[in-house]
Amino acid sequence: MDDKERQGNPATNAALSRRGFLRAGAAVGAMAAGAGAARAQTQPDPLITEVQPWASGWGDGVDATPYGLPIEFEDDVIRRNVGWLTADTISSINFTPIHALDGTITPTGCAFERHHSGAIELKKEDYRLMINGLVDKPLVFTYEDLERFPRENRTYFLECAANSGMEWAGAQLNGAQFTQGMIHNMQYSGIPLRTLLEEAGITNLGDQIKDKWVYAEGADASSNGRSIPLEKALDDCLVAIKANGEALRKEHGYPVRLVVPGWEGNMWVKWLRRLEVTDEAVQSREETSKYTDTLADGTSRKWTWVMDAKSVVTSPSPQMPIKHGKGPLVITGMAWSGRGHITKVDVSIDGGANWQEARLAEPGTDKAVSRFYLEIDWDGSEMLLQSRATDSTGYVQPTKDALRAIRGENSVYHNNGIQTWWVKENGESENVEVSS
Ligand SMILES: Nc1nc2c(c(=O)[nH]1)N[C@H]1C(S)=C(S)[C@@H](COP(=O)(O)O)O[C@H]1N2
Ligand SMILES: [Mo]
Repeated sequence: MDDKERQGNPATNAALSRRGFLRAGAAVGAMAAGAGAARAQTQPDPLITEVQPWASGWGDGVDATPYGLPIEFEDDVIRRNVGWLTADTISSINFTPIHALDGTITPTGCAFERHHSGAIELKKEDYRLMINGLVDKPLVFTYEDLERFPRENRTYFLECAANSGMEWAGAQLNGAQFTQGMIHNMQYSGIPLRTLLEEAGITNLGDQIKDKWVYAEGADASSNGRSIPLEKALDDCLVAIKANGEALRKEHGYPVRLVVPGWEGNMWVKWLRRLEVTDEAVQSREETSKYTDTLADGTSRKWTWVMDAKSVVTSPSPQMPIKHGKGPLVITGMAWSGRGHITKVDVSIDGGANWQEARLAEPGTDKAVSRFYLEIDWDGSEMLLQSRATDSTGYVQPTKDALRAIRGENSVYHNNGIQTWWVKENGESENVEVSS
């Protein structure tokens, strides 16, 4: 339904204006009641006393949207760009609206995308995956071949190493979507990479396996080639053919992408077309001049593959102001670690002076996003809101100052420092930093 149609539809108009009334009524109620998330009505509410348009006519038929999108009222929950960040949209990135999401699985249609030469259209019929190099039996698989191998279902986060990369020199972007939104968390159905490498006779390498590498390459013009130590390739990597139960979206690598759990997103090669077993790392562009960390002393650290534990409060946050005033407040966010699972998330409302343990919605799982909640009785005064993740290796998410002591300010990648939102008395918040 476009805007014109909506205006021309009296039923929807009535619904919208009554929704507005509900909001105004709720605000008055909140002030009168002071506390309590649910409150008694102080005046007659037409939403309760009158038959509403949606209850006195037909809804849409079942075939109105053969493949559904979110209802129009949610049309601000979308991927967004930061205009100045890249010169064009071909070699660019957008951001997951993590501020507005809940649970752990990222809805596929708003999961961030990052391409070096644009999202390509590659049909299953035209798809080939080659395994060559130091293998007994070089092989080429079609998509149908891949479907005949036993597959597994596993949920993992993918975080671009550049996530929070704009924040090294200080707080910059106002919104969790922009500061931490280069992440998605999906359930993948795929073939263990080990299975395909074994099919090509890799295990005949015996003891030498430790020193070998797999160079993974995509079918797009950039190819985004990355060298992965064979040990990791044989451990938990997947050649994924589905995400969140359906075919991969074009922008996420349809029809086949590599899943490299816990490691930087750049290694998760999309439109996967070739795996070459090599003696040494290839030293491609993406693993030398890019995705390398420059340290405080000006030298660069080679190969920081793992994404360390990180967390962020998604609400309240700059894009999610508190609208209900003081009283019961749900603080929520997400936490993840590339080294294991999340065991604990602490939340501070005073800039890290005091911490309270948040509630994990479910026990953490390996290399996947955990959801946390902390329910507080907000006294309406300003807060310096932070979250701090601990993972199953005992690693604790560092402050930004602690990170900078080692990394300096000229880094781009692997910024997992603690985020601070300055929540003001009016419920709005801003991206700030506190010294620690
Ligand atoms: N073939 C190919 N694979 C690629 C890329 C690319 O440009 N081409 N971008 C990489 C980078 S830098 C990241 S962060 C992830 C992004 O995955 P997404 O688009 O599913 O978010 O894919 C990686 N795989
Ligand atoms: Mo990336």
